[in-house]
Amino acid sequence: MVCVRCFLALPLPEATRETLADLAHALPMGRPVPEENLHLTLAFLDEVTHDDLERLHEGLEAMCAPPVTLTLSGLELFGGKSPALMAILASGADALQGKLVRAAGQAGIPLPRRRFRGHVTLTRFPRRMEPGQLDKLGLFLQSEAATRLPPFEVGHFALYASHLHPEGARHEVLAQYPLEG
Ligand code: 3AM
Repeated sequence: MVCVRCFLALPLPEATRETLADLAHALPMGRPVPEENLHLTLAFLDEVTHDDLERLHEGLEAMCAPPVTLTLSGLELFGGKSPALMAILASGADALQGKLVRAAGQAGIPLPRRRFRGHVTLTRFPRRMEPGQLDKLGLFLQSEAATRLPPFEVGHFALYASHLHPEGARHEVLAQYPLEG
């Protein structure tokens, strides 16, 4: 059975992606997420069959949800003592995220119950950090702690396929869904 590795996410305006990419590149460590890949993941669906994907697509097309006003504010490390990534926290997408998790369940794609912490991943780190790197990271977080972008509206979300390659994931937009009303 052929499956597609998929996720649902809010795309970000070009100017926002530029600002975030500059921020990620200001940190002299880790792998910055390529500017074109910057997004806010709402639901990671993992490997999905074409039938389930088709059902989900129909459900999402029928779904009504208003535009999302996003605020990106505050840098945070995810992954505990040995952080896997640095992200900027995002507020405003919780209601939409809940709707999408329900839509996925109704389409036969049950998702693990996890508290949603909206964020945009900016940088990924290797499993083992070199000595001193964590201190450097701490200093960077301190200096950028007040990072806050002006709120902006997002008028659609998208279903993405994530194609894994040794050099990193390539994202393909499979469908877009308007947020209106
Ligand atoms: O945009 P972020 O970084 O929050 O980390 C992956 C990325 O999220 C996440 O799906 C998004 C698009 O690739 N992801 C990848 N594998 C995952 C997994 N097994 C996962 N999320 C949860 N479980």
